[in-house]
Amino acid sequence: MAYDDDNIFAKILRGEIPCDKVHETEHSLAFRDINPQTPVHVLVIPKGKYVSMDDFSANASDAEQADFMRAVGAVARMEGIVENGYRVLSNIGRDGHQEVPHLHMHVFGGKNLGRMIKPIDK
Ligand code: DGP
Repeated sequence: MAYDDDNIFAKILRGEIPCDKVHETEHSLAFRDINPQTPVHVLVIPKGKYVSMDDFSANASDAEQADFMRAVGAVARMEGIVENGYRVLSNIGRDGHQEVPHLHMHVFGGKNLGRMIKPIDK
């Protein structure tokens, strides 16, 4: 899938719409989800134009990938959720129900999150 410059996170990165910023590094930006599912719900995105984890893992530089993973860890520490635990999750593509076509990692925490996913209907 080609990158869509009009996606909402591209607009946040360009400063065209605001975000509640939590953390910023050379290659990554973290901000609060507009529709939080848990007491802590932060999105971490690369600044580069990557559609998904598939695109990012194949095409981003080592520096971008390292920066992104470090940013995810830093956000969890900054939000105070390391001791009790938390969840990181990235929805990818149609089956993953990805709504915004710019790679983002959800960081969920601040409560007991329960089991990871519901058992599938076979
Ligand atoms: P998904 O692509 O399904 O992994 O989820 C996209 C998430 O992005 C969803 O939890 C809501 C969030 N979101 C959508 N639009 C905005 C926005 O304009 N600002 C912020 N902060 N979050 C947004």
